[in-house]
Amino acid sequence: MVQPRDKSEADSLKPDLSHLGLSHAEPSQPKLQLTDFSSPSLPKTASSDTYLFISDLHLCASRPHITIAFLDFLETTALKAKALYILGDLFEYWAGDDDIDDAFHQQIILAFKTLANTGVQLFLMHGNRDFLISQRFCTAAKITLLNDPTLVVLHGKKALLCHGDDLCTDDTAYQNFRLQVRDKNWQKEFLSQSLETRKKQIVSIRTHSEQEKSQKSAQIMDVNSDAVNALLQAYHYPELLIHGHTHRPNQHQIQLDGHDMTRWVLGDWYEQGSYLSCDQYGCQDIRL
Ligand SMILES: [Mn+2]
Repeated sequence: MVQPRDKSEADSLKPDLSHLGLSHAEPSQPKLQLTDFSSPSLPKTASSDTYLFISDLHLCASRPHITIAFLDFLETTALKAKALYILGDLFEYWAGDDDIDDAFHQQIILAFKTLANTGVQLFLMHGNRDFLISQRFCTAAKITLLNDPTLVVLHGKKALLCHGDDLCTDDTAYQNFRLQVRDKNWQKEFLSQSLETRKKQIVSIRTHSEQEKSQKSAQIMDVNSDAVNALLQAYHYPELLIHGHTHRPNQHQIQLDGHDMTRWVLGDWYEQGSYLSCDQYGCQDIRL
């Protein structure tokens, strides 16, 4: 059992996120997020040197076995880690932060808050299902929201984190949809409707998208290698690229412009949980 660390220590472990501003809008001048946890000046009492990465959990009340597996993961594996990064699609869908009072959501929020209170740092990136998660949820769950993409340093190695949907450029219909729903004005208008109306709309959008997906080829729904290469170039060849979204867990070696890089694809949690665990010796994908 890991004892909760005192508050001041937990605060001192928080990275300075004030310079977060990485986006595709300014790829020529990427800023490095100040998340170099390998700095020797950090307290030695951190329970572990391990960073965990998960994505595509698609949590919802109708898949209780996955919720149980996830809560167990938080209480055991994640409890021993230094930080947990959730790279999008934590929830099957998110209709807006006014839905945090829902009993199912409260259960997840409580689990995150409990974990964060032990000193484990929690980070969340939007996926294509839960991009409406906002500050109210993050404050309640004690999670820091990250931009997509975000560059971090893990044990001296640069790792670029993203959800991955942005890289599926062959799927032009999806990219057009993405542009629409990520537009601030669209979101403002959508959120101005009642929670009930929004949920109904999401169900209808999802039904439509599932129908479309069944007619798309597997290749169209995977990442486009030119898009991957362009991203790696824009961020000055980070040693690691970690993303989810495609539900094709794998490790890909990339050689580009004389640089060796590894692209890790995280698995989804539809049938079984899985995570990527990175420490000073490297990364390992583990299935629960
Ligand atoms: Mn996704």
